[in-house]
Amino acid sequence: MDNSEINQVTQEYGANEIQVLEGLEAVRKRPGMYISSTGPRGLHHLVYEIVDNAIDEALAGYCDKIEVDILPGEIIRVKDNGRGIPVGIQPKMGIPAVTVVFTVLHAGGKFGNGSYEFSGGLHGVGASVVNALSEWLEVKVSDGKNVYRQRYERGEIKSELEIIGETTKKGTEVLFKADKEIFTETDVYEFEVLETRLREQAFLNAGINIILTDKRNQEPITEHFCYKGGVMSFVEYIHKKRSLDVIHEDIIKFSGSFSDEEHVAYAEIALQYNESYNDLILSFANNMHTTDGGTHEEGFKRALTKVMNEYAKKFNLIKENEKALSGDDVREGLTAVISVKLKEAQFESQTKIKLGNTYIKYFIDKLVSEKLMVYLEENPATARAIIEKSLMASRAREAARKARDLARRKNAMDSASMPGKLADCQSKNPQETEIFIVEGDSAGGSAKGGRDRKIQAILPLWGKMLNVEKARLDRVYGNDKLMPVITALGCGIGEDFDISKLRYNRVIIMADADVDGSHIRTLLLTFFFRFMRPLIEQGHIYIAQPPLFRLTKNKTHIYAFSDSERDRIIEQLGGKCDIQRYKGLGEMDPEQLWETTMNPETRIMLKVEMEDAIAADEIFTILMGDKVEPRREFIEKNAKYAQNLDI
Ligand code: TSJ
Repeated sequence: MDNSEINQVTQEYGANEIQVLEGLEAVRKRPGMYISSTGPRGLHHLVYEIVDNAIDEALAGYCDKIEVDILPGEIIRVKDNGRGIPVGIQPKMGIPAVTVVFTVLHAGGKFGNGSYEFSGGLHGVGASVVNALSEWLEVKVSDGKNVYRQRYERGEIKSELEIIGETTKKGTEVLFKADKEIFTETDVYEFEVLETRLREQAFLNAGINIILTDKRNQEPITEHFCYKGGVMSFVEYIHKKRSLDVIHEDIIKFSGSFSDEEHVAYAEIALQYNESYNDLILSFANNMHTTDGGTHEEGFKRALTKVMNEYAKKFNLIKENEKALSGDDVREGLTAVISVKLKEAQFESQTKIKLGNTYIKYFIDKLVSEKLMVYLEENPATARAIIEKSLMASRAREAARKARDLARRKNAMDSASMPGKLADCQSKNPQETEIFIVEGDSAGGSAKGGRDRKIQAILPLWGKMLNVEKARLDRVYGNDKLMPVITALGCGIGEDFDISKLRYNRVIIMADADVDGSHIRTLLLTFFFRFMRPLIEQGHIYIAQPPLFRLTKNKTHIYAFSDSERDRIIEQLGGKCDIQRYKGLGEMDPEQLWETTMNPETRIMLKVEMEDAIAADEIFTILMGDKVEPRREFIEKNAKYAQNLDI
């Protein structure tokens, strides 16, 4: 490397921009501090960390194509056509900048201001983290002249940066294999999981090409994502995928930027209304999904409510003496995508992905207020369709209040206000109690017999399934399947929800491992997601895991929870043994149910995460919606894993 190259790198990359914080041993010692988990989710995060770096290069304007390959042997390859990570000597460390990127924690251009205007969130600095957690990692950099290569093993340099060939191209390529010593499983990359995340990134960075290829099998599978329409394409895609009919053709879009002495921000917002009663607002800050919303969402919601009311008043769509539209009213049937890019994004914490920069609220409020009013005035047919829908929502909400009051009065007149079938626990201390929601009377019987009656309550479910998709709140109040759940939990739904009134710390769904069981799980999860969302967010919802088999040899019983576990146990027992397959919970006697599924000391339970509930909600929409075609398509496409999906 000659001096001019070194100078170029030092000037543009800047030694001061690289901060040395910690060694990579720390990452291997406590991986949980740096990635979400050492399970399948963490494994996928490795891929996102690398891809994020390439996307930053695209954001800086130097790259428009990113290829991601899942290769045989649990290897991932990510390749871009950017400038290539600088290979010149980084003066402070005395080693090539690319080596610094992979071997020094928190090193990277992101901490400077340079070309990385809009990055520097929580993500994307993780090349060294991925390196530390990989059995091996190789980087190849093409700078238009040479191809450079370096290899690392578990974060340590295995070969010096060397020139391995000549090229006229530019770009960066990273290959890695996650470390079995760190991850519980390294062979569980899921095409659909990567596909969802990469598609999302393609929506958020309009025009960028992302190509995902699964080369693990004979026939490779490829998906190419490139959306010229950006966030508008995102909204269009959501409506198509969920087969929701829209109430106006055009997708409404705003974008704008904001700057003063201290701040620089840019926002893009797209929205459209559909015929459903639900809303979906997806918000992002610096390409990161802000699952808990934050100031950008707040600003958007405030402006939307304000403008809709102003417009409705101005054109006499609501009368002077009529109630104003509420936020919930104007969001009914809304799908919106909000993407902001800003310098120095603040998030509330590592786990709460919620944007905190207060000025963003005023920026988005102003942007939407100004542009939405103009849009509505220029598109009166669309405006009318939306306002009419909001008015219907408002009336339905009023009807729901009446239905709720009626339900309350009826309840108050009952001798005991709890549902008749509830077998309550003795303890009245919600800190220590749990409730099992069980489908079917025979299973309910076993559960009542087997429980620890001090802290465990049982609620058997009966009655007909409600199609929540087509029901507003007013119908839920009258539903004989869901009302007992609402009453037993005690915390109300929707606007009335009050978590401090929750009567049990853990709400456990216990259903058979068959299609009907899966139905009831999906229904309940969708119901909790739509009407008692904080229960999921705050980790109160669980799914019981009853065994599928009982293996008996010489009078000892071993339970198996999956086919593969059954096979493993049979092998351990040396072949022959008696196998009982449980077709339903009702087949287990109370002692067996207690021992395998209910005993807090020994049971396995799945804690429901928001992602599970979102998936349930999606499935519910598709399975219960009234269009046959998408449902058939969905079932065919997912037949393979719909069985094990087991949400
Ligand atoms: F970091 C990484 F290994 F994860 C990674 C980085 C992985 C992949 C697939 C791509 C990249 C990457 C980094 N692509 N492009 C870049 N660009 C730079 O690192 C770069 C290039 C030039 C300059 C400059 O100022 O001249 C600055 C930077 C940060």
